[in-house]
Amino acid sequence: MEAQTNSMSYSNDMLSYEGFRATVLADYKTAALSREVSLLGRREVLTGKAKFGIFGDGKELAQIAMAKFFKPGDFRSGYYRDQTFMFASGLATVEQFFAQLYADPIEGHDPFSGGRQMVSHFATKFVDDNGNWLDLANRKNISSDIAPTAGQMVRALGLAFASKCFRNTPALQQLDNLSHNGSEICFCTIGDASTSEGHFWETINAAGVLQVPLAVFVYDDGYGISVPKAHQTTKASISEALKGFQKKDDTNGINIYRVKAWDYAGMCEVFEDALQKVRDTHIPAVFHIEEVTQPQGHSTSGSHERYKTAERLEWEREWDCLKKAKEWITANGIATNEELDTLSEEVKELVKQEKNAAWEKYLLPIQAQVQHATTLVGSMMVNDIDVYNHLQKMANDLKGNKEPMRRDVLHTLALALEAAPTSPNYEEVKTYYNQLLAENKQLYNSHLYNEGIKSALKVQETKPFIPFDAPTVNGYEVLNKYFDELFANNPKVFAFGEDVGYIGDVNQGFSGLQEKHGANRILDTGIRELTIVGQGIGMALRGLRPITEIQYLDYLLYGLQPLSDDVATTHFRTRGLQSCPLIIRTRGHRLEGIWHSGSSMGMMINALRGIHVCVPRNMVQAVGMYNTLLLSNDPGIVVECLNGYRLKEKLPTNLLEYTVPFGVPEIVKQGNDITVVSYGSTLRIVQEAAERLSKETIDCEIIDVQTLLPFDIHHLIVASLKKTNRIVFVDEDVPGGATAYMYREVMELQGGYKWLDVNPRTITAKAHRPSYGSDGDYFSKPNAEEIMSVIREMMAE
Ligand SMILES: Cc1ncc(C[n+]2csc(CCOP(=O)(O)OP(=O)(O)O)c2C)c(N)n1
Repeated sequence: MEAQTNSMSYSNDMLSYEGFRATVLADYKTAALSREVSLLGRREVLTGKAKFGIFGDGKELAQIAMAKFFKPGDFRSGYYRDQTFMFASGLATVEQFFAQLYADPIEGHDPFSGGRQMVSHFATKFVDDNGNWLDLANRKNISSDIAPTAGQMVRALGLAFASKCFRNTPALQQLDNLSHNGSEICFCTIGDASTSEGHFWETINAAGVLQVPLAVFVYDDGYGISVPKAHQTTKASISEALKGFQKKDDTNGINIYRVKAWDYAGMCEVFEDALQKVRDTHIPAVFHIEEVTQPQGHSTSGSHERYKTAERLEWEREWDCLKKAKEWITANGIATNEELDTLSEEVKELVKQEKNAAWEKYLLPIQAQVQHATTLVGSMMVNDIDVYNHLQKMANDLKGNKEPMRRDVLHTLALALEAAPTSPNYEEVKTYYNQLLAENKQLYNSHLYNEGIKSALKVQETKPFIPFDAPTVNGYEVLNKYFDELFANNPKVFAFGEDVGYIGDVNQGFSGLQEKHGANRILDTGIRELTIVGQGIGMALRGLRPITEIQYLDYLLYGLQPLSDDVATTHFRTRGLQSCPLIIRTRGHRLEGIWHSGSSMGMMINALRGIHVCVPRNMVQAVGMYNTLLLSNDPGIVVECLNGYRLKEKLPTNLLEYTVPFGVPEIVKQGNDITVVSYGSTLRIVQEAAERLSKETIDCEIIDVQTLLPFDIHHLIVASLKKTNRIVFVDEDVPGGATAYMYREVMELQGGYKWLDVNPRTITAKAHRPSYGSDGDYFSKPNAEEIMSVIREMMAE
């Protein structure tokens, strides 16, 4: 490794030799500290104080070099190897790192996830406690890490794309808390093996097309756990495989760089120039960081001796970046071996102290619980000596537990309550037990959605105003008029997706609006649902309000992974540090054939807890749902009725103001004989069936649930059931899909079973997808005759 002192121009301090020397030694110290964290972290897992460890050893120098050019306003979308980057950027302390390793749930201890994520899954705060976006343009920002490999890629695209939106939208220039003219880079890190995922390729292609300030760093340590890159990557080299994406003077594309993980000076030099270019020009870059080692192997789950050859292990020892840094520093006379060893000793001590501090802080509140619980249990009065001895043993066992957990305290209290139900102290113990249960609920089960004023459930209802002489228009025209007003009114709103821009979406909701509001705000995208979702995620995290279109509900599957793994968990996994108010607009339910009539609502409500799932029966309701979502910080998906765009609706006059309350069903027809619960397109079939049944004097009450997540929060359905004593759930999902979910909500959570006179029923589509054509629809999805026949049976029962 050659001395490249001329490459050190990134800091004014570096201009003097003393400044240069101080920087090099500070960097070495950070690298050594981070390495010590990895070594001690692994030991904590192996000795049983933590469950699982995954660390960044071998990647220290690269991350120190990267962190030098990570500026306030920038974002990182990375993965679990980046502890050194976090330390070097001043965004994590060693104590916080260990707090996360111990899964410490107490506020502030693990400031990345509140003890909810495995170690090395970082985040910084994006929103304040009232849900307002912080001055992200002046902070270094870490979007919350997720474990699914390459999952960070699609979000990274959106974080970078947001810079483009800020730069190209004059009305956003005043939001200088969120951006300084779009000069923010998204740093994205990924392991070499994870580039095998489609997420990587779709992101790189989209970035090359969109020209966004995305900097992707691929750490190439040659393996994905045990599988070598020969089995992962064409030509066993990601930079070779990417060559066709290389930007040329007259094309779009990306710039590709190759650096070595042990070459501190070389990396600093390349990163400095290349990242400035990304910032200025928005041309994306990929940095292939080669010759990375992994001294401790992949994670605490196994040892790399199982799959690396003796030669490889020897090579890794020789090319360890810390060893090479030391050689370079001494060879260039910057410091002696002894000086560096002293530094290493200092950081060893420091890491030990911070680790111990984290452990003590983690243990302290549990010890207080142990103390209180053992006192309570030990002093429970009972007549039976055996029971008494049993209680004393329980208390002593808990007291003797050196590494007690919250569950151990509850377990002991529960056992004591079971053993001594007649003790006079029973109620006191029970009260403490319940108090701890409530505390732990807050620690472990909260924040799935926003809980403060930015919760969608807190949005006040405003009814649509439809004067008697309101014009009757096609459903799509309701949306078109609404979106026109919305885009004129709110500069943070963007809409994009396949065919959304130039033609204004396949059903004309945005027809004519790109021309009016600009191609920077209403955009076409490639056919790439996964990164369409990612594009929206990144924008939403940065305080914009994307309406992200998935052309047909059937194709949501392509974008489901980031919705489920990332969006649905953002608020929960950061314990409210970050919100992702992404709006997915899509259209579904019955139309034609196997792939244009999907209504996979059961799949969605199971995969998307953490996202509101809205199923409007018409476009007027859909508009109210968009308004509710835009007033909140919660993410939501709105499934418009694919067969509803040309149905006639009355146009409200207060399009931008009215809201639909979430979790509040609407009784669309009053009746006394049977409650029929449905939503979306099927509702119209139900209405037809009810109309015809009324001639047989069967009086149906029809309820539109409006939102599946949340579901009937005020229990209006059971109130209807109390009146009718019969209930049927109808939709066009598979048997046991969303109808089973609604059934459980009403029977179990609302206690509906108490009010039944006859067996409750569900009517659904068939298990297979519909054949093409109207007959395919009729014989596959619920039809009016089928609904009538089930209701007649129920009335006769
Ligand atoms: C979608 C998904 N598949 C599998 C895994 C299990 N897994 C975790 S890390 C890993 C290997 C990743 O290797 P690489 O991308 O090279 O990163 P490294 O860990 O070597 O830094 C695998 C297969 C996962 N987390 N997510």
